[in-house]
Amino acid sequence: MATTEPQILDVEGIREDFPILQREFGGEQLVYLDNAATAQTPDQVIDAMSDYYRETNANVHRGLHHLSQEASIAYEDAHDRLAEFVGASGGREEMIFTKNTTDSENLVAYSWGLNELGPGDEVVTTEMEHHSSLVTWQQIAKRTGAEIKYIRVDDDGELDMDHAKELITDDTGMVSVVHVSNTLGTKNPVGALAEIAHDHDAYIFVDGAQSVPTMPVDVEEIGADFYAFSGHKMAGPTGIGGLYGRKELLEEMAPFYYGGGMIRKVTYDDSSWAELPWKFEAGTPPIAEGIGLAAAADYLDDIGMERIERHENELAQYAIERLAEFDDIEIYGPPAGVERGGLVSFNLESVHAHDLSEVLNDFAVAVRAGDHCTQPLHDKLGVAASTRASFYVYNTTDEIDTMVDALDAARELFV
Ligand code: 7TS
Repeated sequence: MATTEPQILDVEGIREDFPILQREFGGEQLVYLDNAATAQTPDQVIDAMSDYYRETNANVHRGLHHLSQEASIAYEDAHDRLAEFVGASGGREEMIFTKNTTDSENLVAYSWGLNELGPGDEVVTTEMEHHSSLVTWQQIAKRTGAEIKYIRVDDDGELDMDHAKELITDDTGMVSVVHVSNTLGTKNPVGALAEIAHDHDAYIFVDGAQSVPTMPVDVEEIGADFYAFSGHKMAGPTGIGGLYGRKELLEEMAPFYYGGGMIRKVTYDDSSWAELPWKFEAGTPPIAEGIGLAAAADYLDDIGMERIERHENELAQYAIERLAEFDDIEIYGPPAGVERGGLVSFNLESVHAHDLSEVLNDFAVAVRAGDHCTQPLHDKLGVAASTRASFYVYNTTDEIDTMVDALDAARELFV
């Protein structure tokens, strides 16, 4: 099997960790190119979770018995592991486990935004945001009387930084920006945006759903105040995500969810809150998933995040090169040669993305078709939908060739 040239990852070895990749549909071996939606889970992560259920399962923070103590330690340590994974030196106090990126976004928007924003304040975001961020800030702005402003995306799929400097002012309360666009693949200059935000005493929230799985992330080097990600896109389980927040900020913020596990003292009249991060984790948390997420961080670090980033870019460049062979294909995002995340969205002239993805599915090629939860961006691109191929550690250039070959079948059917 051909791998990227020169071979950056031991893809064949990695593929052995993912038995699902051996599945066949209609006699064709699965080509899984929908990783930006959900990545596959290696045996190491599945084993960590099944070992937990077989040997340790108990509620955390509550029991004094052996199992509860073991479960508590493993769950709490998982917070330290994820803090380390994204470069948060404050450890568990700066790492809240949530359901996913969307949940992390809502936590900040409700806890910080609803309390801190008001008429005259502005939230500056971008035209390429995922709905999880765009809709959330839009609705919080409506409720608080704040205004929402969008940094322009230029024809190359890059943020217009002059426009960013114009929009971010002393009225800005929050800058919310996606690190790697799930539709364009653009890598945004989040460090530069953090600096501009801080020059105006604004905070910055970074949506790391596509970056944490695919490149080294250091929240302190970026200067992020908040940074969100999802477990299921980084070889981890569903049902868990993370929110990094600077400790001083998290300490000042009110809880978003109330209930058991997040309190210090409760009377009939009032309550006080547990220490970080538990103040933000009400109810029985996703314990097995937290342990699985820590195993996913170990798995990715064993491969090496720098190498994963190079592999992702290599596959994206190869896909662009192959797709650019055809003049009936329109490709979105930064042009060939510009480093990008491991995904490519495109349209085949006069074939709807949904029809195209159905034909690809006949060849067991799994891609995403639709607006990828970026409807306003698709409106701006002048299309209702696109087809997106997105890559991970186990994908190969051969698989991209299979997809490109399958496009011919769609042409024959529809054009
Ligand atoms: N932000 C970005 C940039 C994303 O790509 C996604 C998910 C989210 C936020 C939300 O993540 P969740 O785990 O809370 O759902 N993106 C996609 C996608 O591109 N296709 O399916 C989900």
